[in-house]
Amino acid sequence: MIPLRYGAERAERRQDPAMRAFRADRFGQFVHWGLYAIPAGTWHGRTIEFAAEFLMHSAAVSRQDWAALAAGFTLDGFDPVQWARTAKRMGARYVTVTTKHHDGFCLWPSAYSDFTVAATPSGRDVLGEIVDAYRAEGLAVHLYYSVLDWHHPDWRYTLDSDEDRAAFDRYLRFATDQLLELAERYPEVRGFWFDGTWDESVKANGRWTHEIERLLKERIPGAIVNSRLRADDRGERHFDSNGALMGDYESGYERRLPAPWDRSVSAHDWEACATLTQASWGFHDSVWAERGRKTAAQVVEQLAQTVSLGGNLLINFGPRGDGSLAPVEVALADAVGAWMAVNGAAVHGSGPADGWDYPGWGFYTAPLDQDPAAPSALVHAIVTRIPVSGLLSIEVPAGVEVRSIRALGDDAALPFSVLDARAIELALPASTGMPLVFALETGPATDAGGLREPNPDVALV
Ligand code: FHN
Repeated sequence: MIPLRYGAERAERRQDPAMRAFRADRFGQFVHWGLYAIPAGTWHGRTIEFAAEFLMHSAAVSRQDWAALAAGFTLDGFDPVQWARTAKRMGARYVTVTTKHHDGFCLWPSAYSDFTVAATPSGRDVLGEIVDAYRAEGLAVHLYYSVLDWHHPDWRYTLDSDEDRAAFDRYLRFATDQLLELAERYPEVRGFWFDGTWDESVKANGRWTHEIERLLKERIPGAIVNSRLRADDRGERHFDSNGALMGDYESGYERRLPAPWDRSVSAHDWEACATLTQASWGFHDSVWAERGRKTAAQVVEQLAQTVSLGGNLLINFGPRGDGSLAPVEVALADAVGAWMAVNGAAVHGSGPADGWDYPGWGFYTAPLDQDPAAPSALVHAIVTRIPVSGLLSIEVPAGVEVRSIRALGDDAALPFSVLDARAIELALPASTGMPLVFALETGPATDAGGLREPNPDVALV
């Protein structure tokens, strides 16, 4: 073991109520909103095919010109109640909202910066309104904070001189003040989501990442912090130099998921985040961004894969410059929500189904709080790749039998064929274009078939 002062806090996953609730939520909404939603990917007539929230950087806009966007942040279409209700209808149980992205603009009237909503025409505390609206709908709130800051004069990417180190120390003091201010102003939030922590300057300050996590948890007991914040004494991120997870859950999966058969990830809590558009988190008004826009079926498939591996999925929305949600994103939320209204039990409060291997046609999930000693157990089969034959082959773990099957949202038992002790076959109902979900009631195998001599030449199909 390498001795570390700023490594992992614990070897086991957290089991306190806040963390258990976060784990059971499984599905969250990410919101990226800031000044970048106004130019929406185009600067002086030039559309840049890169994330809209990077436009200040990618179009080489000066701090002064970027700051001038604040005059256009008029909130004409901003309706946080509609945001929150849309997220709730979608089946999201929490929101993670940008308080300050890389451009340094703050959605709350921070006392430590003059580049905030206080300098916009309305002067309203936009973040406070968002926090209140989501909490009123029963969703938990996590605050995204970018440590990387293109606006602040003391930000440094690397620390090459004493002057850099002094400037960056001042910057970290500023970030600390802002974060403690957020904790004080919005003490009802459930967690903090750090970003912009990959530069050498931050990696050389594992001490600060460790300390700010501690301070936030002191201010908000039970607060949940993502691994992306952390660096250890040697600059290792997410996992410390001894391989232990730092922070409360791993947040390294961005616009990608672990392989569907890789159960190793379920050894710790984790969360993946994904864009709806091709590759932009902020609103990008272009054909480019729309080209890769996800369908509801794709979102549900990613969600099913994530839950089957013990993770949470944060799906991103990019409200427009006036604060309104793009109709295409509301429609997506409603389509996912229609599926969740019927099939949500396979997601909320669910996790990996032990013993049930990745079947190729979809994913298995099981209730998190299931008693392993109970006489029967529930497994959800989420079918995302419907076989053209219309017949679903289900390979059953050794020693387990399937007693009944029903489609979620329907109490009728579905007939199925027992092929042998380890395989059953189900005739699928007509496809709806969305993943089908079946609840399998299982129990220990009682059938003498389980005792049959296995014939290794007969493969299960
Ligand atoms: O650069 C950011 C990006 O704009 C976005 O906020 C994502 C969300 O995870 N994080 C960074 C890239 O990793």
